[in-house]
Formats: sequence, structure tokens, C-alpha cells
Amino acid sequence: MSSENSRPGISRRNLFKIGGGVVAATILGSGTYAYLHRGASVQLERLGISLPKALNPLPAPPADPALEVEKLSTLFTPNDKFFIIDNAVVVPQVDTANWKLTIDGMVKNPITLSYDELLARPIIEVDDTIACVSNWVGGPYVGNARWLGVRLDDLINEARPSRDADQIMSHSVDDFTAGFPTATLDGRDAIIAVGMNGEVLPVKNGFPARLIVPGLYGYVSATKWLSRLELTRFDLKQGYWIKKGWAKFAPIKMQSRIDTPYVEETFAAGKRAIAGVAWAHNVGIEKVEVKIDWDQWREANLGPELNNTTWRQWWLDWDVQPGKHKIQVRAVNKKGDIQTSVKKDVLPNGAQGWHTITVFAE
Ligand SMILES: Nc1nc2c(c(=O)[nH]1)N[C@H]1C(S)=C(S)[C@@H](COP(=O)(O)O)O[C@H]1N2
Ligand SMILES: [Mo]
Repeated sequence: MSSENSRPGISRRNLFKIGGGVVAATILGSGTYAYLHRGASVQLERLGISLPKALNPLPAPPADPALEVEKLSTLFTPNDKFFIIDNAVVVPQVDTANWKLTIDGMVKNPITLSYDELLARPIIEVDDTIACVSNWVGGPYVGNARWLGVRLDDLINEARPSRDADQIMSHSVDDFTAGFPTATLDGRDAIIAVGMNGEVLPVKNGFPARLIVPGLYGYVSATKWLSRLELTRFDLKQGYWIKKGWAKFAPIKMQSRIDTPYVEETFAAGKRAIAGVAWAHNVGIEKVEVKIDWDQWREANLGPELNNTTWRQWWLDWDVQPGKHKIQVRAVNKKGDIQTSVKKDVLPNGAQGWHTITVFAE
């Protein structure tokens, strides 16, 4: 990883957020004032929107084990805690009156939809865990949400794509691009999302609309501030990060993470829990195993399973003796594949290996 710019897509925007409006405006000048002003009006508009209900709403979420297990990730990641990854210098502020979505390229029937026309389509709910390819083993760039939106396969079919098109290239209002195979639309619940965890999609997560394609890393699929879906070919066009050396095809790798204890944590000896989350997209988590020091692998308790593209929480009770301890975790998917121990860095197609931490009990 050479520089920040070579990661899909670490935000330089934090600089902007830190000082708040006044400081940022002083540093960046009067263009910034207009931007902040527009931001406020887009936020106001967003708060006034009431989204349609899903045709077949998902059942209410099951009881969350995180209520019982301290420091375990919640089953759904709250919007204000959701990770944010993009290369936008400033967050695009899109006002829905001027927004439209175009589906074009190698299609017989190009489609253009306004925001209201999009919302008038059949709406579904999808629980899905999204992940960034730059997430290191044990890292924070993964989150689970209940998304609300319009099925992507229906819209693409309506546009009557040419048989020769093998890629769906998504474009954003700020010229980000991400492409994935047309074959990915195999019946899975890929959507143009307009809602997230019961709210209108937050501005930082892509308001008014973004793509959610279960099972693919964000940099090839999860375009925020979406403006265009172009049917094309991989041998003609490549998305933003592909030109920078990241893999063309990027299914999310099976992973497991220890949330608690944290790396190098010191805590009192005695009873406590080891807990975290694990995911194996499109297959599902069968079990999670934990190895403490030189013991045998022990099977953890598993939280509720929403579907096979969401993470599963896990936890294990531990009676800790004083001293230094090593903890490792690995997942097993429903095909019986054990998460690989072979370590790989994030480039080109996602990190792998077992999350391994050292802790101290006293
Ligand atoms: N317009 C735009 N969309 C984007 C990106 C971007 O840089 N610009 N980054 C992608 C990447 S790399 C990831 S991992 C996801 C992250 O989505 P989130 O910020 O809602 O968590 O957004 C994707 N969508
Ligand atoms: Mo990403």
C-alpha cells in the first residue's frame, strides 16, 4: 500500500469534517460557503422525505445478543456508526429535484428515472453486510444494515441489455465508477437503495440512491450518489480502482473478527466473554471456532442468522487465568470450508488470514 490514494477509497474528507463549518469555510474560501449552504438544504429536504414501505417487509429483527454480550457488534450497525469509505473530496450534495438515474449503454431500451419515479417502483427490504476491500483482518470497514430499495435485475431487464454486455458499470454524480459482471445478478437481492436502517439513505452513504450488491466488495459495486448504470464490456471499460491495480472481480472473502477483548487489552482475570462477528457471503456461517493459547479449537455460540449475506455474531465464555494470552478465531462456512490461515494483505482482492490477538489478564 503505497499511499492513501491507492486504497479504495480512504476519505480525505475527514479533514473537512473535523473543524466543522466555520473553520472549514475559513480555510477553503467562499466556494465552501455555497457548498455548506447546499448541504444544509439537501439535509432539510432529506429529512422531509417519507419513503414507501416494502411490498413484503422483512420480519422485525430478532433479539440482539449484543444486549447481553458487552462490546459485541450490534446485529445491525447504526447509521451514525456505519463506516464511511469514499474518495470524494467533499460529500456530494444532491437535491432530488435535479437528480435522475439513467440506464443506458448496450441496451435496446434506455431508461431514465426521476427520484419519484424510482420510489414508485416495487420496493424491497434487504439485510446485507457490506465490506471494504481495504479492510484488514480484524479491521472496522464492515457493517450490517437493513436496506430499502428497488430490485436491480428488474430495471436492467427492462432496459433489454445486449447479450454481448458482460458488465454493469455504475457511475456516481462525482464520477466514481464501479463495475461487476452482469452474471452477478443471479437472483440475489441486489438493489438501488434509497433507505438504510429505517431512515432515508444518509447523505454520506449516498443519498439519494446507491447500489447494494450482496457478496461483492464496495469498490466494484456499492456506488453512492448513483447517477448512471451503463451496460458495457470488461474489455472496453474498467472501474475506478481497477486501473489502480485492484482485482476486476471481487467477491467478499470469508472472515471472522474478534470485537472483544481488543488487541493488547489488559483486564482482570476471571470470567469474561470473547466475542465478535463472522461472515461468509452467499454461503453462510456454519460455525465459528476460537483457539486460546495452545488449547483445542472451541466452538463459539452463534447469534441469529438473518440470511447468508449478513454477518453472524459469535461469543464464547472464558475463565481467564492471569498472564499473557493469545486468541485466534476462524469461521467455517455452510459448505464446510474452513477460513484460510494463509495471510494476505488487502491488495488486490481483500485481506485474509485468522484474526489473532494478544491480551493480558492480571
Ligand atoms: N461515489 C462513490 N461511491 C462509492 C465509493 C466512492 O469512492 N465514491 N467508494 C466505494 C467503496 S470503496 C466502499 S467500500 C463503499 C463504502 O460504503 P459506505 O461509505 O456507505 O460504508 O462505497 C463505495 N461507493
Ligand atoms: Mo472500499
